Amino acid sequence: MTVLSTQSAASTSVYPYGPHHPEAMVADLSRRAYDYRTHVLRMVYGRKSGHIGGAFSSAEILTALYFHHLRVDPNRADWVDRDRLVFSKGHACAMLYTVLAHRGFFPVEELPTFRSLNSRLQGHPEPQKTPGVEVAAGPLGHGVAIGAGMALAARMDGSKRKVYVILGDGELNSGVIWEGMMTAAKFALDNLVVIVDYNGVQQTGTTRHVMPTEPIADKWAAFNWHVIEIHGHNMAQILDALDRADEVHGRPVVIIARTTKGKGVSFMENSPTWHGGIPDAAQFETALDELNEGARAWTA
Ligand SMILES: Cc1ncc(C[n+]2csc(CCOP(=O)(O)OP(=O)(O)O)c2C)c(N)n1
Repeated sequence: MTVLSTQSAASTSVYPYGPHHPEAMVADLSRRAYDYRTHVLRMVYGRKSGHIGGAFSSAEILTALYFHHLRVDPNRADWVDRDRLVFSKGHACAMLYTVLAHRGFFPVEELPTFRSLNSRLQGHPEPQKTPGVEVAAGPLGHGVAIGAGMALAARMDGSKRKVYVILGDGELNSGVIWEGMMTAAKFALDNLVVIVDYNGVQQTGTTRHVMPTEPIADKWAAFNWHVIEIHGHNMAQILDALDRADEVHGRPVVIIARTTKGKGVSFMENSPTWHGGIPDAAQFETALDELNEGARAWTA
């Protein structure tokens, strides 16, 4: 195990630990993530509205959570002891909706209604509207504080449920994130896991240019969080990191997932253009071909 330079082994670790999960399962989940990207592409292209780049970067993370790690039951969406997922980077919700639909929270056939009037699938997530959505998001920055409150409530209830929060790296620009970090550490919330979808690109440019965040692992560790760093499109690493987070006691865990904005479509990758860009017909076809090719690569 390699340990980041300025931190103790107890508080900071980087991959690899595994592999601990069967290859067939890793391949199936990886293929799903590509398939889900095609749904997001169709939704945004169909409505000429939405956020592809940040949705694509969170595909593997959301798939790993909903199809392997989270204790949720689509038939009992209000089960009190379910794990909670706070999707704080709400603008990228096309991927959240796609994964929730495939997990059985609502019909997949509803996905094309995304961003339509009266649809349950609005441009930013709303728990009152959409089965499976736990927290409203859109104004960035609130996920850690909300998650800390939920984790504290779980502890006070004597429940084993865990709280997972997905943040964007641009979202770290919001000061309230850092207040939430301090609060979670103060209460030693080891039932709270934050995953930073660290794609390095935000709305108008790179994170390095808009508001530098490095050294990001050291910052979380300095706030007394256990830090795990992974490649955020490597399914085996995501699954192992989630397992490893379950073994941490006495402090909250952050998984820094190094991702690529627009992952899976060559001309969309690493470009702020595709934060909220809408493909034209030719781009749509090329993107679909590339994503289908990505899915095929994981098909046995
Ligand atoms: C408080 C707040 N400020 C600004 C915005 C506008 N906004 C929407 S998305 C975004 C960029 C987010 O970047 P990042 O968190 O890296 O998301 P990702 O790259 O994962 O899509 C911004 C600034 C917002 N939604 N909320």
